[in-house]
Amino acid sequence: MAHEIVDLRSDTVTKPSPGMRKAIADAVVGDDVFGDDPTVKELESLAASITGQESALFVPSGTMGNEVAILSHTQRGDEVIVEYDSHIFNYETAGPAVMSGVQLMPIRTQSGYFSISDLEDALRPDDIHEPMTRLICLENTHNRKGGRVVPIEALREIRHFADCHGLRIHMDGARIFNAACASGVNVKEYCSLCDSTMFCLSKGLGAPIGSMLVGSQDFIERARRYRKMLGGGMRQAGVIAAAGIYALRNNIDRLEEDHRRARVLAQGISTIPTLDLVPSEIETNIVVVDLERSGKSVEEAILRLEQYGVRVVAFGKTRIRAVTHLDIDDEDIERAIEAFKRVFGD
Ligand code: TLP
Repeated sequence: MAHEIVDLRSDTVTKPSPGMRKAIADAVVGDDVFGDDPTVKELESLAASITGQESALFVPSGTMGNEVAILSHTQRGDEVIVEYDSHIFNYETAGPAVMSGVQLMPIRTQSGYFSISDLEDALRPDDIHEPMTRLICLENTHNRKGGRVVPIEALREIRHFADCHGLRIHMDGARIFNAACASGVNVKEYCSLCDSTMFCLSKGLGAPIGSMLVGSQDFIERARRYRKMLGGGMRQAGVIAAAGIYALRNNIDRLEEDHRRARVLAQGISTIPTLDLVPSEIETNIVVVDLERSGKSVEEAILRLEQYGVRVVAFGKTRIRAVTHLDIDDEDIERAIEAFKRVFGD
């Protein structure tokens, strides 16, 4: 059944399904700061086992997961290599500077991930004047690069570089299951090449709240303390952990549907001569459209599409983003394509 509003602003907008709501209602809970919530424990052990990691920590948001990871890997004055368009550099309100006291070294890339020569250029020499490079952060899939996947071979090379220079790797895998689905690489393999990985339950997997941080037992013990420091110690969190368990059990295998619908949407948009898809090839569930040649501003485009019941977000000065997710069906995609044609067609 088509929805009244086709909400393509983000895969964060999904609402819990009836099955997920039942799991929430039935959750057995306890005070998780005392270690008493069996549902949170179950979610943490499920997340660790799906990702092949020793341990996992339930955090309220992806942002907190990334920030706790940076706190756990670094000391004040360290330097962290990040991609210029990454979420950590752009959308976490300078959290690494404020909370971890680290300096970010942003590197511009075309692909969203680093080549070894990018890393060689960024790596600091052992010099008393300079900060110490400590951590490399990767984003997989890469949001601002239009949902691009980091190829496993590239990650292997980055791991080798990190090992040679005593660096750690944190992966912002907010959409790591989308990456695994698109590439056919098991999520365990991605995580095995990183010292920590954050992934979101509240994006394509459809939970209302929550993200997971996974890594070694030692790392997660440190992270648990930092989560508390940031105010992320939650009490009867089993009610939201139950949604996370439901999401991991039911909503991973269906991600290909979102990717297929994103391709259909992109195909429809590509027939409009004045619009450009960036990148032109859709790998996962994110479609970014450059409006520059259309002569329409981002604000006007958002307003006009909204008049046809289609919501998208601004994504830079000349771009908008549409994201498919489990509350979007085939009819919604047809409606969205029609709306784009009406707004941007001759
Ligand atoms: N991304 C949101 C916005 O904040 C941009 C979205 O709509 O895509 N890493 C990545 C790669 C993300 O895309 C996001 C959220 C996060 C981290 C943060 O997750 P939350 O919103 O749970 O703090």
